[in-house]
Order: sequence, then structure tokens, then C-alpha cells
Amino acid sequence: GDGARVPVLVIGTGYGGSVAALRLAQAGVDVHMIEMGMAWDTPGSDGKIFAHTTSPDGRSYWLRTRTKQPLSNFLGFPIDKDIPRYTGILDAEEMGGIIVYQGRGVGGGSLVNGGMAVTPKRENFGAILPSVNADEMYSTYYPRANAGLGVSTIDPAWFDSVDCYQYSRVGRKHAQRSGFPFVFVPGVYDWDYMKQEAAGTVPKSAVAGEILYGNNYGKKSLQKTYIAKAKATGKVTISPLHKVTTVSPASGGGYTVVIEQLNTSGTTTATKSVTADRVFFAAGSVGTSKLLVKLKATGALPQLNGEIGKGWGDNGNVMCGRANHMWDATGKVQSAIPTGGIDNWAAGGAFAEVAPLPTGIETYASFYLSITKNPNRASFSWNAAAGKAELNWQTAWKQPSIDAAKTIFDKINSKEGTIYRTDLFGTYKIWGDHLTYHPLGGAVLNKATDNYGRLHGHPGLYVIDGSLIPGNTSVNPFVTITALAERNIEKIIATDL
Ligand code: FAE
Repeated sequence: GDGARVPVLVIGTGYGGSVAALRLAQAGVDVHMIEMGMAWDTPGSDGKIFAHTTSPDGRSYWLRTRTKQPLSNFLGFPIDKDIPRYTGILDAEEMGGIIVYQGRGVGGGSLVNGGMAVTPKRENFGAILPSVNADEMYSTYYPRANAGLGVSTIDPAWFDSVDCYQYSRVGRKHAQRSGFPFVFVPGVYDWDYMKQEAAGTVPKSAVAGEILYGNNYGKKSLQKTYIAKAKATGKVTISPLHKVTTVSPASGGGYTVVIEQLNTSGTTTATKSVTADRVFFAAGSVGTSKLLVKLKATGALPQLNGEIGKGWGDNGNVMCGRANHMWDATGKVQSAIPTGGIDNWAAGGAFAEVAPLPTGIETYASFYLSITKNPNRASFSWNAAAGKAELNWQTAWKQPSIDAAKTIFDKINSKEGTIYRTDLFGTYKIWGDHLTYHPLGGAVLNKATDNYGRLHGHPGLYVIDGSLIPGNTSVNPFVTITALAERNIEKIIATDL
């Protein structure tokens, strides 16, 4: 409540925040988590907590009156539609030259994401987090993160036989015919549950195509893993629909945190002030960067260093579709959880996931999200006149990603005698180069912070989310975010508390 004093306040309930909360609570510390999004624990009038992918409603978007679907078009026709303005689950945040998709709610990105849980190849780790001891990460913290998240890999025999992964098998065939390695991508979906979905014995989630706006059943979001364990300690409380706006040194030590309570229309209904001995910034790459840039520029945290807001990247995300021949149907039933990827990182700088197009009809399309080696980095700065933080990403900076993705798909198209789809992102537009699902950086480890996430200049302030990672992880990021958080919180508990 207003005026309270807490030992630890965590801003955000995504991967970094959930790891911090669990480990601190297990060490005996009381933790208060502040989350701007909703709790996502109560069914709507249709009996479901989350809206379906193909019928978005107010629950689907964060404070928008019209959907902003990543695939904006189908057969060239725009598919966005009007929805009620509501504190929904997916934020399509327009940051100048790029739309940054993020989860909103208790569980952060784990609510909306594809659940692909990928540990980078060891040989790539030095380029991802150069100041971190890779031996420790691969022997201790990646295994700890994978265990905590409940990561496992699909049964290959089932993959080979089931209708809902026909799209992925077509992707494998085309990759292999062009000489690219196809790899299974581990995930946090409950594969046994998915088998029952496919058999028709339980309510369907992934097999019904639920993705982006939440999975009603089989996905192990953070609500079911780290956050469930954290709550079970009895030492963690969570305030949903509360947004942190300011953190500044308190006169008697610790930090004063100003928090706005929101209603489901996004209107502030109360402003509260809490004092915390320690504050963990876990608002995600964009959320943490925006807060820190503002707090430095406005003088609330004047000792933050010049690295704040820098080193931001999009993990090289770029999407595309290919039009298959009639004999390469991808299936009208497609599991929303991708489970395969094409690895051309070493030769071409691209790792491409074979993604579903869960439209419910046969599209003869193969769809891909590529993660590429894009060297461009943007930074956040404070626009005092507008009263907001801005990102200087340029649309043209996606070109290296397109070039990297083409090392895979130009070759496959040439081998198969196929072409790119031009109807998914507009009219005659091949590349989905306007967005990212994987914002990273803005408070980079060992630059804006020390080598464990302690912010320079203000003892007791920490960063513990994707903003620590300088722009690229070579694969999907959440396992690395979780593993780094496990490493850092272990050190912080051992030495700071
Ligand atoms: P994050 O999970 O974003 O959590 C931050 C939390 O802080 C959010 O709940 C915010 O609402 C909250 N917040 C922000 N500002 C404030 C504030 N001022 N006050 C209070 N609360 C605040 O951060 N990654 C993978 O590895 N595999 C995938 O398959 C995958 N698929 C994805 C699909 C989609 C559609 C999207 C959007 C993302 C996907 N990602 C995937 C990315 C992944 O979800 C993301 O990297 C992590 O969620 C980032 O974790 P953080 O802890 O940094």
C-alpha cells in the first residue's frame, strides 16, 4: 500500500523479474513485484482467459482501438480490425522505425511468446555476452534456467506422424533438399498435453492455433513455473495494473518508487509511493531502458552513467513466407508452437524458425521468423519536450537481416522452383522488416551496470532483464535472459544482502 517500506521491489514480472523474485524469496527476503499489465487469472465472458489468434478482442492488445497484427495482410487484404481499448496482453509499441511487440501482464513475454526455449551454441556465446564466463553459464546457469522453465524437446516419432506439424515437416524437407541443417527447437509447451489435443481428448490450445494473445492450456508460461514457485514461498506479493513511473534516492536511505494504479481503460486511478531498500529493473528491454533514460535525464538518478539507453538491437528479426507447390501442402491444422529451425548461422548469419500460419485453412505457404546477425544498434534518448523516451532505430537498418535470411530462402526457392509470398505484410511486400519480437539491450551488462547487473552510481539498484544483453543472442532470447538472471541473482544474494 501507499507509504509502505519493502526490502525489495521488482519492476516487471517477465523472465528476469520472476527469477529475481523466486531466488530472493528462497533466500528469505520479502519481495514486492509491480506489474503494469493484468493478472490473467480470470476467464472472460467466453469462459477463456485468453482470446483466440483469429478472433482478437479487447484482451488481445495493450490500449489500442485497432489490432496491429504482425502479419497485417492475407492475400493482400488488410486483416486488422477495431477492438475495444483495454489493458490487453500484447503491446505493439511503435518506436519510430520499428514496432516492438511485448507481453503485458503477470508473466511478461511468457504470456504471448512461442515458447521456443533455445540455448545458443557454445561457440556463439562469446559474441553474445563477452564479459561472462561461458564455462559457468553452460555448466550451471543454462541447465538451471532450462530446468526452472520446464524445457523439453518434441518426441521425434510423434513429430513425424502428426497432422499439426506437417508445415514443419515441409520446412524440414525444403531445408534439407537445399543442404541446410534442420534442428529441433526445444520448448516450454507440455508435449503430452499437445498429444492429447491432437487426439481430441482435451480442450485445444496450441493445436487450435492459440498464440500471440495467450495460450489457454498447454504452454508453461512463467505463471506456471517461476512465478508459481515464488508465490508458494509466501514471501512474494504481486501488484498487477500498477506501473512504476519514478525511482529516486530516499532521504533515509533506499529508494522512493512512485507507482500509478491503472484501470482496464489505462487510466490512472491512484498514485502511490513506496520506499524500497533495493530495486530490480525487470521491465523488459524497452520498459527498463525507457525508465532509466528518463530517470537519468530528469535528474531522479543523476549518477547513472553514459551507457544508459545504448546498445539496443532487434535480435535481427525478419519474417517472410514462401509459396509452395500444390504437392507441398502445409496443412490446415497447424500447432501454434514452432518446433523446428534452419541453422545457417555460421555460413550466412541466419537461424530461421519454421513458423505456423494458423489460419485454419490450407494456405500452401511456408512461413519463417529468422533471427539474424544484424550489427545495427540503436539508442534511447529523452525527449524533454514530448516528455518521453525515444528510440533512433532506422527502417533501413533491417537490410543486413534481409540479406542474411536470403542466404537461406533464395537458395530454397531456387531449388524448389518456388517464390516468396508478397501478400502477408502489405501488397507486393516480401519482408516483414517492420517489427521485432526480441528487443534486447539498453542497459548493457558490464557497461551501464557492473558484470552482475548492479547499476553504476546508485547502490541497491539492479537491472535483471533483457536490457542487459547487447542486441543479439543468435537464437530466441528467453533462455539466455533467464540463465543470466540466475547467474546474477546468485552473486547478488551471496554478496549484497
Ligand atoms: P518481459 O518478459 O518483457 O517482462 C517485462 C514486464 O515488465 C512486462 O510484463 C511489462 O508489462 C512489465 N513492465 C514494463 N514496464 C513497466 C513499468 N514501468 N511498471 C511495471 N511493469 C512494467 O522482459 N523468446 C523466446 O526465447 N522464444 C520465443 O518463442 C519467443 N517468442 C516470442 C513471441 C512474441 C509474440 C513476443 C512478443 C516475444 C517472443 N519472445 C520469444 C521474446 C521473449 O518473450 C522476451 O525476450 C522476454 O519475454 C523478455 O524477458 P524480460 O524479462 O526481459
